[in-house]
Amino acid sequence: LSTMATPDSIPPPAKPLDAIESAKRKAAFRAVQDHFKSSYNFVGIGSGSTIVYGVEAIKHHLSTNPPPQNHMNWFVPTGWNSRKVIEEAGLVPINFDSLPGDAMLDVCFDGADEVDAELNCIKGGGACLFQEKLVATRSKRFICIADYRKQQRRLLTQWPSIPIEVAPIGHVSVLRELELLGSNGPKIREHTLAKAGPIQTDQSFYIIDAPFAKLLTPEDVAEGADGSGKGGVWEVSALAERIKRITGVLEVGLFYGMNGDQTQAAGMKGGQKPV
Ligand code: ABF
Repeated sequence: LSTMATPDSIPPPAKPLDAIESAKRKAAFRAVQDHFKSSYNFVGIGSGSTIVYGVEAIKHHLSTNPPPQNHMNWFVPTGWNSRKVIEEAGLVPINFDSLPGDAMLDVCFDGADEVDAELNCIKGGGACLFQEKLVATRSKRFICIADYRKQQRRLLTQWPSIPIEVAPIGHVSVLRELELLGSNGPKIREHTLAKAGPIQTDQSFYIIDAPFAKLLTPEDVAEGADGSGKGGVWEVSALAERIKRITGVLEVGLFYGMNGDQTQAAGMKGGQKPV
């Protein structure tokens, strides 16, 4: 977790920012300063509002540290909005399915809805969790950019529920399975504005938001807590893996094992060093 010393040189914002936006932008410039190189080939770009500052910081880095002659920097989006942010910054997008099957991205920058003491994250508030995890698990490093509001001792302290991407035809049975796992009132995410009905992801799937009791960290379990789901109390990865096994679930908005050497978790393959 990069402590938030102000980055060396952060250019003034285009317009005045309030304290939270300024914190998000500072975190983004610090993350890029510490973890982006102009010589990188493939860089994953997540979703949400914080990552917009991440792309601004990458653009700034490339202008002050130009890549080698004829070098190409490709940016892999995690949804239509992420692609728009890349294009509007004048960076070159490349779709994930255009990459060779064994490609590993140099780094992936993304935001989060909540981050616990061991850098496990709740993601999916923006309904892009599937492509975010697809890109994160094919990146050598996963850099989560999150301002001070997002960090909690345990997940589901401030953020109320776990986003889960499900096949529309299976959503009713998945809701029932989640209740059996201890979720209290899981719901399909509906449009809030003019349009009615469930929102659909870029994969034309639905999102279920499933409330659970605060999730225990692996450290809690190492200290003897029971995170097996008894009484509806789960450890992060145990619940993520159990939800993932429900038929009809495409992906779960829990990114776990992102700390230290647990690079096998969350589909992280060996050699990845999440930060
Ligand atoms: C993406 O953007 C999602 O996984 C997450 O829900 C959201 C965070 O948005 P913001 O940066 O605007 O808080 O990372």
